[in-house]
Amino acid sequence: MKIKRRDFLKLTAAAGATAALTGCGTADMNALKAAGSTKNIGEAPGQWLPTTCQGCTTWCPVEVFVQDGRAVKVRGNRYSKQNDGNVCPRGHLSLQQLYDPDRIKLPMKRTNPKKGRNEDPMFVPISWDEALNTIADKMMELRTNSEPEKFCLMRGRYTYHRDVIYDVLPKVFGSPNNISHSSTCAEAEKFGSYYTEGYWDYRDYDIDNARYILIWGCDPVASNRMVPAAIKRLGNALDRATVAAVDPRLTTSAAKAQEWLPLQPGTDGALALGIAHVILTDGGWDRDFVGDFKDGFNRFKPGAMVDEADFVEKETYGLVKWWNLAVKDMTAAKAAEISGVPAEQIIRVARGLAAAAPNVCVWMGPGAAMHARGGYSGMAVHALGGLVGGIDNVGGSLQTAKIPVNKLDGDILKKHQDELAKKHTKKEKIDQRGRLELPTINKGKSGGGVSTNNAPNGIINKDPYEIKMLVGYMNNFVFSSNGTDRWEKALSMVPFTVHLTTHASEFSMFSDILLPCAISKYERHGFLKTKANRYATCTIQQPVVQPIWQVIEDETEFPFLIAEKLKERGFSNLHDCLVEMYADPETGAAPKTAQELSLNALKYYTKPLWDGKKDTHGDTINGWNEMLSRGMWNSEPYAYKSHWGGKFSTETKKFEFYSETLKKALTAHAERHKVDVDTVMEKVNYTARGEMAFVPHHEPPLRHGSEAEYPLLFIDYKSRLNREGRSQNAPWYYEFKHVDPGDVGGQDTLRLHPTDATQLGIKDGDRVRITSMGGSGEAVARVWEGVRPGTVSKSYGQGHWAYGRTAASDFAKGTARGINNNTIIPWELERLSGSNARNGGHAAVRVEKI
Ligand SMILES: Nc1nc2c(c(=O)[nH]1)N[C@H]1C(S)=C(S)[C@@H](COP(=O)(O)OP(=O)(O)OC[C@H]3O[C@@H](n4cnc5c(=O)[nH]c(N)nc54)[C@H](O)[C@@H]3O)O[C@H]1N2
Ligand SMILES: Nc1nc2c(c(=O)[nH]1)N[C@H]1C(S)=C(S)[C@@H](COP(=O)(O)OP(=O)(O)OC[C@H]3O[C@@H](n4cnc5c(=O)[nH]c(N)nc54)[C@H](O)[C@@H]3O)O[C@H]1N2
Ligand code: SF4
Ligand SMILES: [Mo]
Repeated sequence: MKIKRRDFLKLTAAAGATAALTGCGTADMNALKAAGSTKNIGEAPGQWLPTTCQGCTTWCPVEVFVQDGRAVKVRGNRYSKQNDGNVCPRGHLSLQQLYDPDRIKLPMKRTNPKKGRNEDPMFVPISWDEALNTIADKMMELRTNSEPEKFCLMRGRYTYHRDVIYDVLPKVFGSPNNISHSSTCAEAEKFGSYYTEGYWDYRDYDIDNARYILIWGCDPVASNRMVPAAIKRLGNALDRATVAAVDPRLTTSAAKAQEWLPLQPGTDGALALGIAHVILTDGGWDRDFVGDFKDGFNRFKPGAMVDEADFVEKETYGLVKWWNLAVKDMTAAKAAEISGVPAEQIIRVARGLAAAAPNVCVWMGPGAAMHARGGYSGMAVHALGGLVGGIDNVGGSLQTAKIPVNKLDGDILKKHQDELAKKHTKKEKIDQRGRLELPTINKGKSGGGVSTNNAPNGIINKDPYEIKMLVGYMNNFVFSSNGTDRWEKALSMVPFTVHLTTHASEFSMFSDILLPCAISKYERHGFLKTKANRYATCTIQQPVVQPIWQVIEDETEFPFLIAEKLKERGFSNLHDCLVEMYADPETGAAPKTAQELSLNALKYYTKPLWDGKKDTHGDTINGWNEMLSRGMWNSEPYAYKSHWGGKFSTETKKFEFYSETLKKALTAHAERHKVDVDTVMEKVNYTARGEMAFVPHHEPPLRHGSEAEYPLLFIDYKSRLNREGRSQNAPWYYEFKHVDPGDVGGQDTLRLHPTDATQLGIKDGDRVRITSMGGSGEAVARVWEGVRPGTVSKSYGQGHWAYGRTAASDFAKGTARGINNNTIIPWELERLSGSNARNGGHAAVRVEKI
């Protein structure tokens, strides 16, 4: 039975129903019926069961109300100090993902050997045995030919059970290629906080105690990483604090804020420096954090060099160097000229920040940094927090309290690596990280990060070698990374691809085997580490309903099942490693089944939180059963100023305005390639030379397309309803889309400013064509004042040409519903961090009425 794309959804439903583990066996695609419930919603008594939502990286501890075996409602976990028992609108939307009739219900294999966007894969259902045997045979072939590096694992969204599939599996097998999605996400943002504060992570924000909240390149009540907390707290904050938002579009937060600074995309560095200039020339910096001139006399005068010897710093390093190199000439007037934000507003905001010091949150999001040249603007924005003392301080940006969970046991892993694995895991990775033109300097190490969107280049050019086998889980890079055509080409070239997925997504359409997976939040085990409101939390995922379909847990069960098959074929190392590493931490018994391994892994990692052996500096949890029934652990509140007093993880142990940490990293990278730092700067497409490379500064934004041909700049953002790229087959996504400012339901809309619309002869509601150097597509024009003139904005999420009947306009034909922003945004990287550049306006477009 070959299934054409035309019949895919219908027939997988039929096949799935007969193959269902539980369920009533109907073939009518009614997943709710298939859940086996006999009563209507509300008729049966129910109970609240704890798990974790992963609709976004807030990773909320939640409880699901389950009646008669059916999940019907979601709320925040009652114990949680992170989301205070609340969820955002998307917490509920996930029910439509769980009961989506278009889920993959049983293993399938491709029968059309040709791969391409327009090739119908002609999937046929197969047994689990056939699927796993085929995969194991392909893996054994690579080992027999002594080329295990040609195996590549790609990870998208994950839980911390990722160790099993992402570390143990490839490393024991012998491949260096575990490619995560992190650099499609926000590595350039982490770059900003790392090369100033020494913190390679997202920050927590102390909303309750802030007197000024400067939101920069994100929209905390709609997205970012502490959404329910922001929804609950920002209203009160507005009574107490000034809220300002720096974003080319009127975000949900900007609409509530006292100030909206609609800057020209990609000019964040200049704007941040302009604000710094005012703070410094006014004498408005925070003395406790930054220090002062020896005689108290302010020598920061526009354009004037300052003698370093005159200033004594406290918790910071390099203020005067920074001033002399990058700030002294960036007056408010100059910053206004570059950024398009009026000088009066720059001055007003800078004075407001200084007046509120040190209780200032500079809330930096990807919009400040995920630009082609955004590494330094991320540093510049974060440096503002430093100037006003809002770092690691009351009402400011915070690091995290410790979450004392167990780590992967590296010794056990190494013990099970044979010679082939040891040798081949040292080979260069397929994303080419660490090459001269791609420093990817995560935490100071050349090639220490990932460059997800460079992997297709490695695959296409077979450089450093060919990838013969690809396993992707919970990822959809052909949709989620800009320059989608490059991924289409790369994936068409890989001879054998496996996708561990819940839906027939775009990535699935290039795959040879689809393995149906348990859906995050409802059907699987895992754990997450999060933080908000000064509390760090560890929250677990566990099945709250019986899976309807033949699913496995991607991160744990898949490696175990494959390990068994490899063992049958004479390679037992993976199996031996897994059963040793994930023995039951209480009884020491080795896992005998994939399910046992999954549970043991959860038990192993979280054990220090519930075994009572050590003070966790947080909630007391009495034993494993209580961990499962509570579902989460909260830390004590984060101690302010934990890193003051010379405890920042930078080279100087201080908050660096002149980054010795970056200087060391860039120098080491340059030396590795036997060049100087200026050459590195040139290769990575930055304009800074000399010492400028070590301080936050302004870089002219990069632009793909001439102003004549592509006069407007394209602004991408996340919808309030995006559960990353996974919620677009839910009908509610379209029904409620009007919750995004300026948007309407049911359409893929492009927002244009009235001045631009008039000039282009476009009226509200017209169909328009958007064209960039990367691609082209259609949308509905909405004429709206909430975008900066000269820019157009469209939310990311729509444009699926696969995924299901709701997400795609015609799943059978592979026609998209709307247009994927990643087709419009041309392929581009921020090379210092290896990131995908999706913000900063490098995507120039023209818009025409159709
Ligand atoms: N609703 C929702 N929330 C989410 C997610 C989701 O899918 N949906 N996903 C989660 C994930 S994975 C992540 S990584 C986080 C982070 O995700 P967000 O914090 O939402 O970041 P982005 O989606 O990148 O949004 C970038 C913002 O920058 C603005 N912008 C674009 N160009 C520029 C520029 O040049 N300068 C400035 N200053 N701003 C610019 C855009 O208008 C937009 O508001 O959100 C998490 N939260
Ligand atoms: N233009 C634009 N592009 C973006 C963004 C943006 O704001 N704008 N955001 C970026 C960010 S911050 C991120 S983090 C990335 C995320 O990008 P990815 O890591 O690629 O994740 P998703 O796009 O959410 O796709 C996950 C895929 O996993 C499968 N899947 C869905 N649910 C499950 C599940 O529960 N289990 C398993 N095993 N599989 C599942 C489906 O095939 C789905 O397509 O996208 C990035 N791409
Ligand atoms: S989608 Fe994000 S903010 Fe909303 S409930 Fe889920 S994890 Fe929390
Ligand atoms: Mo992300």
